[in-house]
Amino acid sequence: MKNNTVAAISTPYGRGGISVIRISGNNAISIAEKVFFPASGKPISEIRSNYTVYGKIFAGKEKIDDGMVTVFRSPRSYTGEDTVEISCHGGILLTEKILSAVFSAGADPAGPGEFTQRAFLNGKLDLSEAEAVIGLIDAESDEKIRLCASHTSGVLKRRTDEIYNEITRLLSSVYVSLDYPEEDLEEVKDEEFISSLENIYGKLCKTADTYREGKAVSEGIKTVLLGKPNTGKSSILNALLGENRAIVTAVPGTTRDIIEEKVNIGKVILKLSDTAGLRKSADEVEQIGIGKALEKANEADLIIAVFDLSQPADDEDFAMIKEIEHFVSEGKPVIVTLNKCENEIRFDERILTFAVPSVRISAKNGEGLDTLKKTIEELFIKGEVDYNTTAVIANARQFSAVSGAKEAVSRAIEAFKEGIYADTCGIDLEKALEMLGQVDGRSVAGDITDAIFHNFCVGK
Ligand SMILES: Nc1nc2c(ncn2[C@@H]2O[C@H](COP(=O)(O)OP(=O)(O)OP(=O)(O)O)[C@@H](O)[C@H]2O)c(=O)[nH]1
Ligand SMILES: [Mg+2]
Repeated sequence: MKNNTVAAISTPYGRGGISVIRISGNNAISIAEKVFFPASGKPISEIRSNYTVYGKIFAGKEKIDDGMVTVFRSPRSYTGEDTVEISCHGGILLTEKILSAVFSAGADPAGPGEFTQRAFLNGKLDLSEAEAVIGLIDAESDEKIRLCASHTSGVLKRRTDEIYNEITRLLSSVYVSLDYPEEDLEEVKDEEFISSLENIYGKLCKTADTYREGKAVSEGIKTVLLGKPNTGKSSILNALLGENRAIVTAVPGTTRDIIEEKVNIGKVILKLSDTAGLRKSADEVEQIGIGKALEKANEADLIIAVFDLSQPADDEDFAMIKEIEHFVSEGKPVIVTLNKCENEIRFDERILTFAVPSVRISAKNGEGLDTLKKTIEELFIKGEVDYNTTAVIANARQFSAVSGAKEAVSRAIEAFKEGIYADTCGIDLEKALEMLGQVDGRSVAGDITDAIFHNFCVGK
């Protein structure tokens, strides 16, 4: 819990119709009373909770603006603390002067995300809900808004709570059998126990699997355009973006450094990297670029492998095929893109034997581009999901927590089958609870939550 009262400008920095200054903490009302004077003459301390009134705003002895004040009394506020919001005219200097007056009246500056962090500490939000708030603020797609909105209403917390309670029930039966081995009163039957564990494991697997979609919608898929020089990688990046972002020329080896752009493909966010064409090169700069391209491909969630249909395959194509075979064997998603399809076809597609989706396109005239987009979307989004009823994991932190719980339950199942039920199984289930408790933040250390909230903007 935090004892001081903090304040910050909650609207974006800049000129606008109005600005909002938020004050939260035990002294929020008394601090606001030194700056804001309701026109009715009634002091702020007598304004009803969740009511807004008109009045004058002072910086020291000087009246500098008119505005509105809204009072939210603890616990019925965003932070759970007494909160006052002053709405003033949206001038940059004006808003800063009012904020300074609020500081002079006794408030401390709020850190990034501090209001939301206080809401978390006061039990108004769990960690997954708080992360969804920042997701809503950052959302650049309709689908991400939908996903984050479902999380702010606690869909993931409800799902993990349900599994958490089931594990707790099993754990208590383990402890009962440890404490009173001779009595089998509360002890569940072996078959019942193992089937409950397997059921929990199934639910955790199902929840963990949703991250494939959640990542695509919320965080973005790291995607690399990979191919030999001149196949049209930069042209494809430009076509997907709908703008001439990367330099395109007929000279092989045009792209040297990595070019990164975000693009929405239907419901999926792609973090797209255009790279230097792969070939043996004596040019030092180009070599470095090729090294970076392969490094990017190693880290990628998806590789778009580009071939040129208008030329017969050469050694560079075969070298590229070797690279792709390696990625496919590692289980990395790959889409083969056969570019320049509007030309006479001189490339023999039969040399491409990997079992991955393949799309013919022309970056020049746009042919096949929609099919490529659809193929990308279908790789990550399997049908319509109602986020309000299906809990979809939205970030790597939540995924790692659920995966950790899944692994711990799997170990518990093994231990049980090997007959080391009482000791090991209990430890594994404790671990599963600890991991699952990281989703809503109940078992996350303070310095980690500090780091999470630090990524928020000031004023939220
Ligand atoms: N006919 C035809 N030409 C294309 C198509 N896409 C790209 N090109 C041409 O192919 C040449 C190479 O295109 P880029 O997009 O620069 O190829 P790249 O793979 O990025 O090449 P590097 O950066 O050198 O590796 C340019 O002259 C493009 O105009 C296409 O669909 N059809
Ligand atoms: Mg290029």
